[in-house]
Formats: sequence, structure tokens, C-alpha cells
Amino acid sequence: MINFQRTANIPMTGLELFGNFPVISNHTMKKLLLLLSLAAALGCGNSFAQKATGKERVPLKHGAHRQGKRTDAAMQQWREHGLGQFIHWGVYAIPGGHWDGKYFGGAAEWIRVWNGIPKDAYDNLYKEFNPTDFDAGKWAKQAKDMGARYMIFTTKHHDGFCMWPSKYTDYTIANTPYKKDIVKTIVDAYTKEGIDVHLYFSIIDWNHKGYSSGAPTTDAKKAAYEEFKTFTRNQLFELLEMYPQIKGLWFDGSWDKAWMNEAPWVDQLGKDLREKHPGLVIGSRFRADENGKRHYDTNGDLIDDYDQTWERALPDSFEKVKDVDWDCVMTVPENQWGYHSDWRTYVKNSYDLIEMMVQANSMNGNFVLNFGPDGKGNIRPEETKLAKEIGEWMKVNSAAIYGVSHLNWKQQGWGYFTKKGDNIYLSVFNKPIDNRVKIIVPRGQAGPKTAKILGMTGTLDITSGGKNKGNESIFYIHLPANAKFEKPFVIALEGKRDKNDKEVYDQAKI
Ligand code: JFZ
Repeated sequence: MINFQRTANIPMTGLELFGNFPVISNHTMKKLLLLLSLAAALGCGNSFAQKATGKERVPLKHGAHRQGKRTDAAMQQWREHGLGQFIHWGVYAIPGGHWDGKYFGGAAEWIRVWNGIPKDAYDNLYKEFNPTDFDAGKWAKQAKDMGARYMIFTTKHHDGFCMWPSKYTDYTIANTPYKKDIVKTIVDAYTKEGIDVHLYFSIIDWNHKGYSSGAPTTDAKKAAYEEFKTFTRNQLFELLEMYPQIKGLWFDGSWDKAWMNEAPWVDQLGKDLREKHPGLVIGSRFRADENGKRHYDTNGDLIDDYDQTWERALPDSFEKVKDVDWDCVMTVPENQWGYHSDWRTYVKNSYDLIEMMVQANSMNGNFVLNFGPDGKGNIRPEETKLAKEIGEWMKVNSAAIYGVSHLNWKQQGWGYFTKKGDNIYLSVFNKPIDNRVKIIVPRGQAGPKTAKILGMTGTLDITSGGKNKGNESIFYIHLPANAKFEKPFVIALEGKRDKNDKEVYDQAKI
């Protein structure tokens, strides 16, 4: 059966299949038809299942190059990270959302597009960039203490300023008063702490004369764009050459029409980068297919290694996750990535963020929290406080985050499930008023043998609530009535109940 499924999985329509058999006997034809209808009826294999629902797969040259998740060790490592840190740092940290005393309400790293600021003034800011307080070791230590297992650093944002001494432009850190290679310092310090580094790279570059946001129209613009493509390619290879320890590239800006029109070229670039750097992890925000479809190609398959669409947002149910790897990148205020000295929208607290982290991991996603250091190289006190509080939580509860995956038990109002091997974690954000944490175990599955709260000694009583109409087993895990919970906490369920475990049926206590 499995073998049959594999053969049937080759994406061919019935017509194409017959086209491959120029001489076909009646007998063979009947056999083939039988096979085809069988496959369709059983819903085996993608092409057939989709045909049965009326959707034809379109042959694509530059769509997804794989169906299903990557299975190699490098990707497995990425998948298990659970928590990451994003750092947006560049010359935009100097104005920090203000120019000439005026407040810019948009994302601070976008200030250059603001009408209130002359472009050439912005483009000369780098001459003042001198972050004398920058201490990569301190940042890396803080990230480690927060529990981050990977980090993403902005090598070049949309403004085009390079935080490494690129030999392909003068608009780099080498020509600031600071001079030193910031990317190298970051890569070394984080790698030393055992944190994987991924490099953010914007394919939008407002500083390059050949860059075009729309499809270039004139011959001169087309030629200039060709130069920009070569420049971009050179810079990417330069980054891999200079920082061979990095694990992935986090692309941004690929919504640009000019870039989207270059599907074959970008596809080849991706292949070459992967060849140069085996194991390289690249998300879905890198390239479009030949029909301009981004993230998911024309056939609905994920482009590249993980879904990058969850930016400042989380899926509200596991059904929204299309059985792919994904990350959620999150800002502390509503939408500020680079340093803004005056946050005026709601600022998330550590419980908001811990809940989002758990939520993401309960649906197989990694959670990545953004930091925007200031122009001198300091991480602001608000972010330091959050990192500390998340870290304190992680010290006790990280088992519910690292290497976990989705558990298909019915979600209850108290919080979220994650699982690792046979262990099940219940991250409780809303403590039930009667101190009973309810779980509904699917039909045919055993309930838990033991329950304990991470960071506390002793086990919790588990009582049975019998079976419901759907033959699912209900259990109540009893919280110690006198325990004070000041933070979200995690209950770990271990082992499986067997026939000899006496069921004590719970009586409502209120
Ligand atoms: C982009 C950048 O423009 C922004 O400055 C920041 O670096 C962020 C991480 O990425 O912003 C986006 C990208 C994608 C969407 C929205 C903002 N999107 O898909 O909705």
C-alpha cells in the first residue's frame, strides 16, 4: 500500500500518465484506470487527491522544490529552538523615531521614507554612527539568559546600510567612526554562547542606484537593475564567505515587483547559496514562483524551508498551520523593530510574550522576540526587563518549549498543550477558579499516570471525570488549593495510566 502511494504521488495528471504510454493495450488501460480510481477513492497521493477535489496541479519550474518538511539535522535543530531573538540595528537607531524634534509615528527603521526628513541627511547619518557602548558579549549573555536558542541579526535593512564591511559598497560600518565589523562581533559572541545565528538581509536597498521597487521600465533602468542583482548576489556570497558559522538567511523585502519578476534568477541564487552553505535555512520570504505567488506557490506548496508569514501575528488555530515549519516574529510595542525612543502604542508585558511563545510552540512554530538597541549600542531597559522575566520563566519551564510539538487534544480555557516524546506539558495562563485543570483525552488513548508542577516538589492528584458521549476520557488535575501562583505555570504529565490504576471519580468541590 505504501509503495503504491509513493508511485501515485508523482505529480502527473491522468492524461499525462497515459501520454507516457504510447502503445497501450485495452487490458493495461483497464488496469491503469482501476489503479487511478482506487487511488482517487482512497485519497492517496497528492495529485490524485487534488484531482478528486477538482484541483489540478500546475507544473512549476520555480515553485516549491519539496513537498513536506525538511528532514535533515540542520532543520531539525532549527525546529527545536522554540525561542529566538531578533535584533534590528542600524543607523536608524540614531534618530530613534525623531527628526528635528519632530515625532515619527511609523516603524523607526522606516524613518527614511518619511517626508519630514531629507534623504541625503539620512544617507549621511552613518558618519555619526559610533556605538561605543556596544558589547556583543553582554547582548549574547542576555539572550542566553532569556532562553533564546537562535538569533536573527539585521546585516542590511531597507536603507541599504551594511553592518559588515562589504567590499561591494562604501555604505558600510567600515566608513563610520566606529569602523569595526559589527556582524562579525555578533556572530562570534552569540556562537560562543551556543546560540545559532541567522542573518536578516533586505533585498530592498534604498541606497543602491540600480535598485528598483517596481519592475524597471526603461533600458537604462533594466541595465541598472541587472547591476543591482549582481551586487545583491555578491553580498550574499560575501556574508556566507565571511561568517561561515551562520545557520540561515532571513530575507525581507521580496514583495517588490522587480524581485518577484526575477523568479528563475532568484531560484537559482537560492540553489547556489544552499550549495555553498550546506544545511542553510531559508524561509518563505525569499522568492516568488513564476506566477508571482509568494510564500505558498501556485499549487499551494510552501516555498523553501519555513513559513515566514506570521509576522506580528499568530495562527488562531492549528488548522491555520498548513503542516509546515514556521516562525512568528514579534515586536514589543505594536510595530517598532528598530529603536524608537518614544513608544506610544501598547507595550507587551512578559506574560503577553510568554503566552505567545507557548501558543506558537503549541502549534509547531518558533517564537522570535525583537529587540531594537539604541544608537550607542544599549539595549533599552524595557527590553532588558522583558528578557529577564522571560528568562526567569524559562529557567523553570523551558521543558514545555524546547523541542516540543503540537498535541491534538482539545484545547481548554486554561492554556496550551505541548508535548515531547511521552511527556505532555500544560502551560496554564488562566488558573481555574475551582483549582481543577481539566483535560479531555481522545478516545483510545490512555490518561496520564502522574502530574507535577515544574519547579515545585510533589505530585498532583489526578481524578477521573468519566467518559463523555464521544467516549473521550475526562481527567481533572488538582492544584494545591493553598498554592499561590503569581506567574503562568506548567504542569507536566508523565506516564500512561494502566488497568491497575484505580480511578477516583471527581466530585465537584464548589
Ligand atoms: C518588514 C520590514 O519592512 C520591517 O521593517 C521589519 O524588518 C519586519 C521584520 O519586516 O516588514 C514587514 C514585512 C512583512 C509584512 C509586514 C511588514 N507582512 O507580510 O505583512
